[in-house]
Amino acid sequence: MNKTLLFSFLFIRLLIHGQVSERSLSAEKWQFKNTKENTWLAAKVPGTVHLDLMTNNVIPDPYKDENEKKVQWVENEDWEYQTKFNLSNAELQHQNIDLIFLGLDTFSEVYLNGKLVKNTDNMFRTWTIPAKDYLKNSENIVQVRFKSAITVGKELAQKIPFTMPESPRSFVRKAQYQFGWDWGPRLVTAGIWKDVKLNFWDQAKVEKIRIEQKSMTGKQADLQVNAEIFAEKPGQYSLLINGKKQDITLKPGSNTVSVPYQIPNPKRWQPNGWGQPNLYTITITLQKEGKRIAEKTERIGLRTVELIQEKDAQGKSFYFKVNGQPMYAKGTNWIPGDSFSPRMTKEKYQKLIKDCKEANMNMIRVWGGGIYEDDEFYKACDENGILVWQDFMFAGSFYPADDAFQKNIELEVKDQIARLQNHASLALWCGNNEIDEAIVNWGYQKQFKYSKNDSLQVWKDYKTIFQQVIPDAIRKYATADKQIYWPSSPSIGWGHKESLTEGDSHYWGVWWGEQPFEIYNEKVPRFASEYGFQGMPTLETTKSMFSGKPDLSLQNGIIKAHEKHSRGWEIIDNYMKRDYVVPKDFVKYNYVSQLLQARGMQIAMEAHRRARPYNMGTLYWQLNDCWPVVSWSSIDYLGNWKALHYQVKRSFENQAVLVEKKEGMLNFYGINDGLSKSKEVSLELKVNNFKGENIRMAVSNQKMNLEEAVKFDPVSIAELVGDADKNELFLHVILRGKDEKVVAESSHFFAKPKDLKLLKPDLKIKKISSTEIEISTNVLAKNVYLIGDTHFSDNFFDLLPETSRRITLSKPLEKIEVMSLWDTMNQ
Ligand code: BMA
Repeated sequence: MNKTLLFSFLFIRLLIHGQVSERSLSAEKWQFKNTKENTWLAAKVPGTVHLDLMTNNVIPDPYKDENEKKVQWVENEDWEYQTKFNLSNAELQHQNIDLIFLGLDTFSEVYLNGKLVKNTDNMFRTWTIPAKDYLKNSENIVQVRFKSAITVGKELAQKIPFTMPESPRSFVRKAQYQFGWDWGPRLVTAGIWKDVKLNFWDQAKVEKIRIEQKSMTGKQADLQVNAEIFAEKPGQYSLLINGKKQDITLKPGSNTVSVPYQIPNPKRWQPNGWGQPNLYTITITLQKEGKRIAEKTERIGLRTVELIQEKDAQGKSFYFKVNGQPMYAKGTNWIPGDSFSPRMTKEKYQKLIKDCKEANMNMIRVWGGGIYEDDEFYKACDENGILVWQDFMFAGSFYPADDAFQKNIELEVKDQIARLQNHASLALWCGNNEIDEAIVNWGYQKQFKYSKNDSLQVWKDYKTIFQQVIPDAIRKYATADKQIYWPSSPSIGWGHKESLTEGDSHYWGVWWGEQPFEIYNEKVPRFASEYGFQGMPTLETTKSMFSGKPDLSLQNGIIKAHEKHSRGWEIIDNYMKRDYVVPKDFVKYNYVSQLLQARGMQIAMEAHRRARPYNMGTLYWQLNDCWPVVSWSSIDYLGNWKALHYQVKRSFENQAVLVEKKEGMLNFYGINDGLSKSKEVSLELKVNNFKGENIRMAVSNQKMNLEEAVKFDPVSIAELVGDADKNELFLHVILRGKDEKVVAESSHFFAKPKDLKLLKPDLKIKKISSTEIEISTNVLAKNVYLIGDTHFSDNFFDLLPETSRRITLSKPLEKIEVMSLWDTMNQ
């Protein structure tokens, strides 16, 4: 059989079977232009207008220099995209052809062969357009005209009698961070930001699959597979789940078919730190007369998640039970990985989530000012045992609630639930980021001179959306096991004492309130869903801010422009003075700014963990960046770990020994977040000087079972230090198991870093292989910093006197530079 013959044979079989087939239109040649102009330029789909303008050299790269300002005009223009494609006779013979846009940003008119077929107004929805009647057997043209979101937003804002904060941002269902944030540039873009495709189908199509876990024992998991099927031709069909067949009858139009399905000897999906995140593939096939019509595949995990809120003496608990066990949540907050999210790659998603796993996290919050993330994000979370706290995309403003807006939101929630709910990682839906807090605490009503009625309207609208429209949609569209809903993060603003006794909290007394880091020891909430401090990005990323030769100086305007918090530099400087000798040299300043950030976060993370079970979660602000910037992130835009990420890894170890300084005493805590508890441990304390000489040694006779959080007898600092100078000492704290093995260890310093009388370490690097080194020191080397364009398996660590450590490199380096805190104190 020759190739053409084979092809036609296959094609005819396909037609006879009437199977749904799909054709991507993203791969076609696309063009775009400003609607005011006549010249078409090459475009990329999925993409955004800014990226296309950059590729065509119309605008400079806004991440470089101070170019952000130069590209602001783009948001006020209207843009048009088009492509031409041919359809074959065979394709046209299908009874139905859907044109599907997985994402249009945002206000657009879609034309097919010159006919208006759709108006869109929400970046977060999927648009399915029945297209058969408009298509022809030859060249077809699809055009999408985007109106400026700013122009449309301003028109919408007119309908409200008062001014909304940051208007017109909240009127447009579009990623809110595009309007500029305290870590992000203003880049209000437009475009076909997700794939476009044609679906050909005949008798019926499977629209959605929702899989519910009904119950599970060690022997069997009972699932219910719910398939939403649209039938053009009613009658007898069969549905196969992993090959297991069930006959069904479909009526014309929409059908929901529910079929039970069992998995014998199920293996649970466990969060990171508790075991394997086991996944199962479920393939759902629709057949008519024994022939396959449509097929969908889902990857699921067998697990239960509950949010436990029970009244107790101090307030109300707030924690997650996973597979029936209380889970201490350790993690961070996620923002979009790029201001132009279509250029995020699968590899970047995978890497960032692996970095979370590596840093001992088990939860990540998708923050409400960004986007509902790409499928790859959730896939990576499923595979790495990271639970997702999913905000809906509303953040830090007031939102309208007219009928059209309500309907729009309901459909957005419906689309996103359908896309996300089967993921094992999906733990909780949260209505918004900091809107309750904004209404109560941020004083916008006064700033914009609201009348009493205006203020009442704001509350009314808030309640409509977050206490009615969204939770109603969740009940309607999500299966019973995926309905945990929390209206706003945080539930209570950080100025109110109840924010520490119930619900989740964003404690911003550090940074925004400029309180010292040590306040974290007092302000311990039930569940910390945000707290943070800024640090500079790595040197490599800082250099990437320049289109030309980098001028690494704190006075440089380009570097200054890559800090979006109005008082950012000043706040960093003030905190740095409190704890460190402030370096004049740029490289050292960059290094110390990272140490400062890591130090602040360490204090917070450890205060939270010591308070287990009062506190049951700690998610710092924020994991990542969307461009090269000075920010709260622990990983910078180019994917490099800042000092903070290494610290997170240390502070989030499942088994840890943590020290608390209180009223002249040191308290010692053994923490165990793992599943296996009662391991007998004892505590060993060594007071050493920086040369490594032992001044005092103490082994507590207390033997403890390493339960969730156990407290050892306190020891007075005066007793430990004696008449020695505390600035010359550190305490090496070791938890030992029965077998004498070290279960956990840490170092405690009696003074702030700036007061330590460090000695100059003789740091030696020995090459073990092209990707492994061994670093050794004679005296204590504080915060050893390995510099080079590679990923070091550990960095910014304290190297104890007369010890060495092996470090692996992600790629070989010719030369590795090294410094330690001593170098910043003796400049
Ligand atoms: C939190 C977040 C963000 C913000 C961050 C730092 O409140 O929700 O809105 O970027 O603070 O200011």
